[in-house]
Amino acid sequence: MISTQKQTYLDAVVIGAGFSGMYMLHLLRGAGYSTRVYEKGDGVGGAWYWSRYPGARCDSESIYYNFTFSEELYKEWTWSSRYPEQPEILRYLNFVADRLDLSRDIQFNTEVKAAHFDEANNRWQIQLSDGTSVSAKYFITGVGCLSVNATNVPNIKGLDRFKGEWYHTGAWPHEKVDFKGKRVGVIGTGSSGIQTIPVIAQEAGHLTVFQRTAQFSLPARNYPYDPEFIRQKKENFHEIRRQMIETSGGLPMNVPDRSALEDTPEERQRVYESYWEEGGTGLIASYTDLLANEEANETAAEFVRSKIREIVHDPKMAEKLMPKYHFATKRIVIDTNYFETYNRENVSLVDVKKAPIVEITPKGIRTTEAEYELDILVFATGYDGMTGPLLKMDIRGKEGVTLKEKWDGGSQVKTYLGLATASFPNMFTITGPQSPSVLGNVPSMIQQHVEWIFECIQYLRSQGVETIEATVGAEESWSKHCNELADTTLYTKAESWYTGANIEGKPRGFLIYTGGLPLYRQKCNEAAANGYEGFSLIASKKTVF
Ligand code: N01
Repeated sequence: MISTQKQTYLDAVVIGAGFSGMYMLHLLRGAGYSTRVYEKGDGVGGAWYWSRYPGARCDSESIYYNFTFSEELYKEWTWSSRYPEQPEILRYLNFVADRLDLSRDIQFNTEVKAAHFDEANNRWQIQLSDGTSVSAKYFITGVGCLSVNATNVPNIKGLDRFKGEWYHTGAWPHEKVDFKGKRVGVIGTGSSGIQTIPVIAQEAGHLTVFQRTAQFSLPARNYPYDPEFIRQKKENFHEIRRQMIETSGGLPMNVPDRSALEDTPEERQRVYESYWEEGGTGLIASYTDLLANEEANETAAEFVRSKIREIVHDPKMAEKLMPKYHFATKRIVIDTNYFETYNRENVSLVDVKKAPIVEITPKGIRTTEAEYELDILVFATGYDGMTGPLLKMDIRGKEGVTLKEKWDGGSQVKTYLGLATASFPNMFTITGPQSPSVLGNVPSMIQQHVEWIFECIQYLRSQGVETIEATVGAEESWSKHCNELADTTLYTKAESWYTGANIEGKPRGFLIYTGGLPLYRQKCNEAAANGYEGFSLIASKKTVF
């Protein structure tokens, strides 16, 4: 039971001061709503505040990795390179927070522990980690799909006995970790592992990588931006903004209306080579059917495998690094010298699918084949994604039903537009499950979600609406629609954090809207234009719209 004594009354509470929470605060406060953001960290940035591991970078080109609601703001900031490192992204978010004077309404070092809907008063009672509680009309989660509260440290026997240091990439210390001359182990070869492995290898005495699944990774080919290029982009602000709104992934990718199987092998090779040389994620969009047709997908998969064989000198090592799943059906990774790192003398690779980890010993890691002595162990083992950040909190809707109960622990996730769920009135989820969230350029997705929520709240105020709640029918059909769309892709076949397969015992389900941002936006706007169709709006306890 949340104590309601001496409570602060607010219009809105937002959790998290990343891209989502910052923009939500800016809009709501600007329209006169009393709003408070609660943030676990002692600064803004969300995932970029926590993911300070060496080598952390963005995988969207920085000119699109921005807020574009303000031309002035866009023009005042200058990115140094195509894929900047984490400190620069964090500086950008601090620049925005300062520029918009956001911090005065953000309470740092504070977690939302519980949020319960009080049906008698139609308000959310919110319990904070500092022991106080607040009451808010609207409860908005900006916790992202991957959160420090949902990092995945695998339950491997013996970690508590390990005598060395250990870290998780998603909750990295603020101080530099000194790898110099040390025996370092990295478990995990997703985006975080693939970014950090080449950097740690340069400093460590010896690096042992524990790989469960070999990954597809494309060269980032990062480069410093030319001042003239930046000038032109800033001048073309409206075009950048348009591209972030109108393209499927929230940033330009010119997908030709052409199957990979229509081209001859020579033509295909030429196309793939040109994307490989250009760097970044473009290769995914080289043909229209790479993520829908297994045969087409295999042509790209085999191309990347051939590149790994070219880069890695030792054929046995190259074979261990050969990905076997469908290309790009796990989140695609872009790297700087990842495969090249396996040519270093101080790097070895252990296939833990073949020889699983048995335990962590005081000295290191023991697999079924050998023991590896380590001074430092890095878990690049990802997150309980999508539902994890939400289900870690005690969120209760009508009749005291928890979100976890409603979603049956994650096996029955139902939302309407990924923004709301039935029985949880006046609660909105930015980048929630079944929204496009992470399938593309995340700031583009966030801006759309935040703007829609803001417009919705404005409408509720103008119409004197007390509560808004997704209907069961609307969320049933939205969930069905999301599943049907996802089933036309190869994404659902992968063992990934997209499908929940990375977490032991987690129910499987593909919880991202795959129809692309423009179609999603259209559906959101249609619902709004039809008086928030699919939602039940209640003006008082008796009047139903
Ligand atoms: O996590 P992951 P991540 N024993 O889940 C392995 C974003 N991001 O932090 O594939 C052994 O992708 C696991 O193996 P498997 C981005 O969206 C973005 O790297 O499940 N291994 C996998 O290799 C990204 O997708 C950026 O078999 C275990 C790895 O750990 C998302 O965050 C940078 C294991 C986890 O990979 C997550 O990326 C960083 C176990 N028990 C992150 N458990 C950029 O912007 C897990 N693994 C570039």
